Amino acid sequence: MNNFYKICLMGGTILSFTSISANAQTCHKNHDAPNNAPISIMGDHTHAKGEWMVSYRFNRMNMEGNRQGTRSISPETIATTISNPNAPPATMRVVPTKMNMDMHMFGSMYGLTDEITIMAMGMYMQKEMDHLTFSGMMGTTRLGHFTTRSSGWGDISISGIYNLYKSPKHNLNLSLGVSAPTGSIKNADEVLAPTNARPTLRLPYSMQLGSGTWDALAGITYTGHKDKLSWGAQYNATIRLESENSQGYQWGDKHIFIGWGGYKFSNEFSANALINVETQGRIKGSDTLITAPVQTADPDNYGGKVIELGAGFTYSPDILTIKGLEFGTEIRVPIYQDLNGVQLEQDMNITAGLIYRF
Ligand SMILES: [Cu+2]
Repeated sequence: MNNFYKICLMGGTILSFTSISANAQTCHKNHDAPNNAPISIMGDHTHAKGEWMVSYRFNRMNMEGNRQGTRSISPETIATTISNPNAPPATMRVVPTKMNMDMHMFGSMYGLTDEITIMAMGMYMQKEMDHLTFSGMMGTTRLGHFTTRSSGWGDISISGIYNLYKSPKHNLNLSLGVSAPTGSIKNADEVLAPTNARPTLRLPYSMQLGSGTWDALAGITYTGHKDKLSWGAQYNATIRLESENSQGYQWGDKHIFIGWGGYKFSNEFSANALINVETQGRIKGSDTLITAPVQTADPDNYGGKVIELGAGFTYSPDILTIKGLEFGTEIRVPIYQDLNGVQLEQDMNITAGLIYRF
């Protein structure tokens, strides 16, 4: 999607002396523009002055099985050997076995000038986590399973993207934004305790919907293309601007590097491959209401390094009336995970999206 628009942008810059409408027409004619970036990539491009883009992306992330550092660890081992610093000397008698997170991401972009584009993002999330409860304070007798759920709107972000450099083949953008703590961090649900009681408790950090802090978003993106080939690299950082949120903790800063390459098979269809490297720090501080004997209640069991490989395609239907429409899908699988403490491990990550420019 981006390279198509970079061509538009270049054409637009040349034509900006005439009029915006002439500019838009040129973009629409230029439909043999080069390839598109993977659908999950955001904030990599700018728009010409006065242009809009809206997007919807659906993302599902699956997690199953646990890991300590880089090695798998069984529920029985966790329940009998991993201690809970929040409730010594108890061990983690409740073990998460699986988590699904669905995100419905809504985005819009607007070209404020030919160099500066404003981007806003919001998302609706649905999370569910399956658990296994062991009976009593010790041993490996399984008491039962339960699932906790949370859903709602997450944090909303607004960013500015500035075009630092552009040439016919290369493009460099900087982005800077802020994420507002609009997502709830007080969700609760019923759990199955080792005593066989079923209390309703504040859910652990990973089941909450926002960071609770104002966060800075900073990124830099390079993209290039030649004939049917395209490529790009993006670095994004999420830096917490407050030392703790209203419940007394701060998520670790996050750093993401993505590199990708694409090949355009036709004017409508292109395929891409990517590598995603993500590191995040532990949670600092703690929410005093999150104290259950479960690994997700320990702030040290957050963050780590994950490397994923992905592949996908984008499709831009070549229909006169809906120029500017694009579909994309992408699948990612982790090839390396070194997680802090004990955590559920990442599995498959799927994105499908729809983008419309006008
Ligand atoms: Cu856009």
